[in-house]
Amino acid sequence: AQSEPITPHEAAALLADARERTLLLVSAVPEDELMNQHNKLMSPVVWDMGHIAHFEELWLVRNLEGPVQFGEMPGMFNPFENPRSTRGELELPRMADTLDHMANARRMVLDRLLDGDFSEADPQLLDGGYIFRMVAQHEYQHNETILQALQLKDEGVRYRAPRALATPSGRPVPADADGMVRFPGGRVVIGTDDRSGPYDNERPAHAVDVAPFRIGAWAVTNGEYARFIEEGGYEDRTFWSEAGWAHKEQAGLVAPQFWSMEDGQWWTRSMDRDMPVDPYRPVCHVCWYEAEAYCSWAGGRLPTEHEWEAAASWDPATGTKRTYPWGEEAPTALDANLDQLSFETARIGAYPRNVSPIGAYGMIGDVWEWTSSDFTRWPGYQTFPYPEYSELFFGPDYKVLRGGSWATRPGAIRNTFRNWDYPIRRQIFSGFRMARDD
Ligand code: AVJ
Ligand code: FE
Repeated sequence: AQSEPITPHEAAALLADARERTLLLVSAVPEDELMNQHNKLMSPVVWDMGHIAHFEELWLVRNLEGPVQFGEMPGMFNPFENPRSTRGELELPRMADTLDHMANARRMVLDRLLDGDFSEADPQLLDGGYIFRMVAQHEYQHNETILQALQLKDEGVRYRAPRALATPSGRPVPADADGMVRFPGGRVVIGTDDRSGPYDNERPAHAVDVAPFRIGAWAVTNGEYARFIEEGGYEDRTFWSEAGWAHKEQAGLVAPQFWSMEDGQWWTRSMDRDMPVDPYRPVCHVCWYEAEAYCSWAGGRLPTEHEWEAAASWDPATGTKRTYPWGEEAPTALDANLDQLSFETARIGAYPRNVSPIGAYGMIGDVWEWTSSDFTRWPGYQTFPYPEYSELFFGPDYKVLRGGSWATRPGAIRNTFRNWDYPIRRQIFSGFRMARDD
């Protein structure tokens, strides 16, 4: 999909769909809980909602005409003025006012679409409908943020997850005896030149030499991870990097976040539901240091970003690249565990279409997969349209995650999509897949 244009009707439908989902997710939460900051790592949910409206007005009403910057639209919902940890102290508007704010911003955007005069607008922002997809993606990403905040809320807080999907049963996944598949190596195209949806940090497409490697045919499961715990992985310093051990000790990590042991059985909580840990689902809520230690214990390592993208997207037989592991069709509920409404991870092999050319299953959906790589700019990277999305975060502080989770909307994931976070974070829906040298 190379810079496909967007009609006003498509733009309106895209934005309407994004808003319906936001409202569905929050409508199941009592108002006081939406006002409350459940954890310093996350915003009160009403802040996310106000910020969604603020961002939409910034890009689809004001910035369309020219280079207005973030700082030029100050206020409570400017993320740089009010960092996450302090958002609980803001005099946030109640829900009725927040919904009005969202509706009013949307009215201005729809009036503009109806009027149809974009002659003064920046053609680069409109090219391929980019700016509308960017604003929709921003709302999708904050939907996932809202779900992280709700997952972190205190037990006992009333929340009835609007479960609309049950995940399918697992199926056997073909692999080598150690559960891996092989990438033969070669020159691989990383990133994309598509300007219609992908973010600036995914561009440009560039060729990279990738050495042969092996990678998990599935993401590391709860059962596999539980063995690491039971065999003393958290107590044996040799598996941990120095920084990883220091963090584990200081934070008191003994198992993935939300796990607890009762009568010899691991239990976990997904949103509003307590359940026994299912050994056949991908492990979730582990930090990068835990992923690193597991791989070291299991005699492997995390894949690099290049390896991850090669394994998900590259067809070595034809020398071509796929947008999704299965091809070009946008993800539906037939393809992958995405789009939030399952409210859980699925068993390994549950989606037989979710397989890459080399036979790696489930690379899109279920859990974000940590890679070994720092978040850096691709060679030839150009900021577009604002440096605060990616550029501010390039450097050694952040590790890259790939592939999206059950809480990711399909419009905010593809093989080239890059997410990032600190290596200590695990309130995100994060797991990993192991790699080995060939
Ligand atoms: C890409 C998930 C790291 O939440 O900080 C939302 C996404 N950027 N609003 C974040 C984002 C601006 C971003 N991550
Ligand atoms: Fe944002």
